[in-house]
Amino acid sequence: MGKVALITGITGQDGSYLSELLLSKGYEVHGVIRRSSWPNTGRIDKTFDPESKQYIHYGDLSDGIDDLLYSIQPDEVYNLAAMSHVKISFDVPIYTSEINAVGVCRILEGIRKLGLAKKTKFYQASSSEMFGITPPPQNENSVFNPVSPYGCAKLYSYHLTRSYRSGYGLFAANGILFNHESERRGVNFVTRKITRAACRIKLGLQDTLRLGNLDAKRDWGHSKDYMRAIYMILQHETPDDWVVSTGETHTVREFLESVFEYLEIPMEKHVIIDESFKRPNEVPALLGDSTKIQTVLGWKPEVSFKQLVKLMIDSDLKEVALELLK
Ligand code: NAP
Ligand code: G4F
Repeated sequence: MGKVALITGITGQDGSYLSELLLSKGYEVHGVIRRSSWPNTGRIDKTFDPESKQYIHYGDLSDGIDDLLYSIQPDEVYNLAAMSHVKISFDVPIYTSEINAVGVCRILEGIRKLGLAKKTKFYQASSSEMFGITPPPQNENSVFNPVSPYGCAKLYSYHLTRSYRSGYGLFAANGILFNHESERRGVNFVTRKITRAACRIKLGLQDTLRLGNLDAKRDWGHSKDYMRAIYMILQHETPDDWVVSTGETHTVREFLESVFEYLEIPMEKHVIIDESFKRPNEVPALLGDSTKIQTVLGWKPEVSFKQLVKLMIDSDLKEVALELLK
């Protein structure tokens, strides 16, 4: 019989790619979606097929998912649900802590109390934002120095995951993922904000793009590659903590220049620096050293920075062209 997985955050960028990956491996996939006033299943609509083994349940990390854990008895839980926007975490720090920290405690406690500790493996979506102002390169042994409510909440969950592993023998693993993007990236993260706006400028639908700090450096990979990594993390014989990154870093300005160059539009005419997009605290530079996962699990990123930029632009050009037809 195939394995059964439960994904929180299945409607997000990563959740949608992970669901596709697990379905392709014969898994029965259960996803938690939250109630919204407008459809939030756009990224997973194509896997809603009567033949597919993807099942959707309403739930929220503020409520806990014990009933689902009990009825599904999953072999693997991938906890991807989060308030995932760093800048917005400064606006809603208490909510961010409630979901990204206490919400994770609810799931771990659920697994423990329901007697699933020996059956259910748990994956926690930890983040390179936890390194904060620690200078690069960052690996599993680097000091955590978070400077945002998001980073602090994620660090709580990172440690809680380790503590349930050591205290209760749970197979509980952390992936410390560096920034990863895709054609499905949320439109208010910097890469997608840039590719979408540049395509709209190219096709005459928009004139300006307002951005904050262009000097920050990020290690950007593709979400599909990173979902392959987290699957491998839960298949390893022992639970552990793993940095997942490309090992290459670029400034936001470099990303921006690559996009405008590719589309052959002059940047100076269209880009405005807007202080309101800057953060109370910034993480200046992220560059991951993923030697551990590359040597122990044999994982390697396949999509380069250049390919990522091209994939995102080509996809946005198609999407914006459809907008023109409306
Ligand atoms: P995303 O696109 O923003 O997706 C977040 C998901 O969480 C969505 O499905 C969202 O539902 C769901 N969610 C939010 N609040 C919830 C709640 N209270 N209860 C239940 N579900 C809730 O983020 P992503 O880029 O796929 O990231 C996935 C995970 O990896 C997140 O935990 C993120 O913090 C972490 N992470 C991401 C990166 C990255 O660069 N992408 C790097 C490191 C770690 P809706 O669709 O209804 O909003
Ligand atoms: O795209 P961003 O919002 O991503 P950020 O803050 O690095 O967080 C992402 O990666 C984390 C992993 O390191 C994840 F845990 C987290 O969930 C999320 O996926 O911003 C990237 C950089 C920042 O330095 C920001 O200050 O871009 C800079 N930036 C400049 N102008 C902007 C903008 N960011 C956004 N979102 N919007 C701007 O206009």
